[in-house]
Amino acid sequence: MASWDTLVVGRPNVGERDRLMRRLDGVLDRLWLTNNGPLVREFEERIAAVAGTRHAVATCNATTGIQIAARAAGIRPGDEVIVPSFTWVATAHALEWIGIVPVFCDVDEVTANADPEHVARLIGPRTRGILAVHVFGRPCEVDALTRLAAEHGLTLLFDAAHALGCTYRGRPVGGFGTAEIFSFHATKFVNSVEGGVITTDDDAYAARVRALRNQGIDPAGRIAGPGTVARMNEFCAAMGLTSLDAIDSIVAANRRNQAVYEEHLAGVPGVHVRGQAPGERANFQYLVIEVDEEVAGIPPETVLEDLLRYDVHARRYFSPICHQVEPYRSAPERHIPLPLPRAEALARRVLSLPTGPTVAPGDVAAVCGIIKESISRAGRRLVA
Ligand code: T4K
Repeated sequence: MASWDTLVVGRPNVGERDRLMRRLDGVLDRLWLTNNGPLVREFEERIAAVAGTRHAVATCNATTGIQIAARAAGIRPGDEVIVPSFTWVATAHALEWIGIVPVFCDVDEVTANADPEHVARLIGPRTRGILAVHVFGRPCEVDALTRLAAEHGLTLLFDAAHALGCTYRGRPVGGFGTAEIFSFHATKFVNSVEGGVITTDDDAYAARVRALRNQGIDPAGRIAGPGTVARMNEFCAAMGLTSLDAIDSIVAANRRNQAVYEEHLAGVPGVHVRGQAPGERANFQYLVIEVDEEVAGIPPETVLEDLLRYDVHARRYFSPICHQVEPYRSAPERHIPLPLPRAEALARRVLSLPTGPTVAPGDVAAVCGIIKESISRAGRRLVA
């Protein structure tokens, strides 16, 4: 049945290979390999343009970017930051690794994002910030979270790892809160092999971020305090720029695949293709279905196993979720003050399927065929 060798979630988008090679040749000709090189600066300018922000500071990955963003905002070890549990574990681990305590909130099941009402219930004397996540590129309830942060004097950060090119109320993700952090990991639709970018409109904050990224050295070249090394290098920037050159065609392929999945899975009992926010721009980089075991007759794990038999590698983004893994699971009093039923319900249902320019509409139709076969084997009748 399958016409592919292997179909995976997160196949890197390289863009035009010749352009990449020319950029890499330039790096080798210049022998300027890292430390704020010309390609890194160009990448930062171009991301700032997409995000609509005054500043974009490139880092070696988004995980370290989150740590720098939190430290630059004055969040200290022992402080609590409210984080949704339904996210990639990096969101929480980034904080935990530097002694900041992630406290998990529940999510809205439609958006999969932090529920502002639940966030409000978790704010306590040690809360210093909120780190919300635009999960699968669907923007958070930015206005409600902004109001909440202002009312309580909290720093508001957004993990925008999934949300390059997406909008909230017509404004690009990137300029909300104190800062937003994007990921350009190889599996992201625009990738720099490894990489992150912190965006902000705050000049002083941006200067602190730049210093923290580079051993604490400030723009005047003085060592202003402790810092880390989280610079992006020129090879990564070459990949990032080349992948970014192709952003429109990548998004077009993702959008097309989303529509083909929706068409082929319409009416399949217990299967729902997650959508994006109506009226907003989206990048559609994650194709996520929910499999409701009660209705479908099988859990998402069975669909995943059936797909694997045809060499289709689906992923459980996100399951288990943060509060279900260590060290959080074993310290509920520290990290999980309230139950998180909606995040847990969502985690039981989700399955990410292959998309992107390397996945053709015929591949999508065949993947949907395998899913339908799984469901009908479970005894559920498919609606034509
Ligand atoms: N916040 C959020 C919300 C995030 O989703 C992430 C990262 C972060 C923060 C942190 O960003 P970074 O610090 O990484 O910049 C992957 C990615 O490694 C991770 O970056 C991403 N989220 C997460 C959602 O997915 P894994 O463990 O599933 O990756 P892996 O190596 O198993 O690969 C996933 C799929 O991609 C496989 O199907 C194979 C395919 N693949 C992967 C690589 C690396 C390729 O085809 N080629 C490749 O080069 O975490």
